[in-house]
Amino acid sequence: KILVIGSAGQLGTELVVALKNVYGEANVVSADVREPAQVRKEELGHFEKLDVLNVPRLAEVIEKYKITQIYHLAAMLSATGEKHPKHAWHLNVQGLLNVLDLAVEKKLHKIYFPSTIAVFGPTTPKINTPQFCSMEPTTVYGISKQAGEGWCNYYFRKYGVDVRSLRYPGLIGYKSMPGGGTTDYAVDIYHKALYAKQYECFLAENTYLPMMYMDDAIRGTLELMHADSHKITIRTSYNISAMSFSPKEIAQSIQKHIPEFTISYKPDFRQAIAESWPQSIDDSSARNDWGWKPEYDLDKMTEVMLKNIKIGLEKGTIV
Ligand code: VAH
Repeated sequence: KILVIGSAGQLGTELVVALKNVYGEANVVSADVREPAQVRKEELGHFEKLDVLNVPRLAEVIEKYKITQIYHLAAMLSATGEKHPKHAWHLNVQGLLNVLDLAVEKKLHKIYFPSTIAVFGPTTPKINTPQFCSMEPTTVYGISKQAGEGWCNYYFRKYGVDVRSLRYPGLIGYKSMPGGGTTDYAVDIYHKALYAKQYECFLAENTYLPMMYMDDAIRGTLELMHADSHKITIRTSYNISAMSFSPKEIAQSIQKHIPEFTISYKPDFRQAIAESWPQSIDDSSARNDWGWKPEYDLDKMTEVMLKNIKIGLEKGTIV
């Protein structure tokens, strides 16, 4: 049985659907500190209200469903983390430690921990950032995720916990609205293009960031988790990549479908966060170890995003 902690988040919402397709509805349990919207509840099946900082409650859920794997996605992202630094540190690191300790105690088979390109900082090489390099993150989110990678490696080496991780770039999908990320402009822009025909971007026009369409991220996550353990040579977290683009380029991609769409720029505090991150990522370790290969480029993503948001708006599943 698989437990997804943070099932109501941007990634969790999509991962629950994908895991059910692979393992069957009855074998996936969703958990989040927030009650899902009613429309989501039917989709979610088994749902447990859970704060990952509540260890007895976490142990109770693991026991109740005889959980053998945990995808631990609950975290505070970069922008929100800068507004609540101590809470972000506590949730992002103590939450992970609670999961890792119960993985040892309950002998769980596999754990998934999402990391991020935010673990890199201003001293990191910006182009084709290597798997191993200087990492001096300047956001609490990045500091906490870098610490989390270290803890995953520690629990693997010391206790044999099979915990695996990916350093996601900005993730873009249509099934869920993102929460508190710096890369979330790249989700918002599609919604605004469709019903406002214009978008005011909180990053400057030439701010390049590594990005990935959600379906690639979900497929990569499952490929990593299904790979034979001996193929996994990195127990901190794998670099993974698909494309890099700027707000100007995603706007141009949208204009191929909506010529009247216009973009304006009003950089805010998130500009400095974005500029501390790499512009492109070298993911050769993931390609060599377990066969990673992205399938979506910017124009293919734009086509799918606009099509599905339009359907969502018509069906009322996207509000
Ligand atoms: C954020 N979407 O913006 C997340 C992600 C690489 C960025 O970690 O905080």
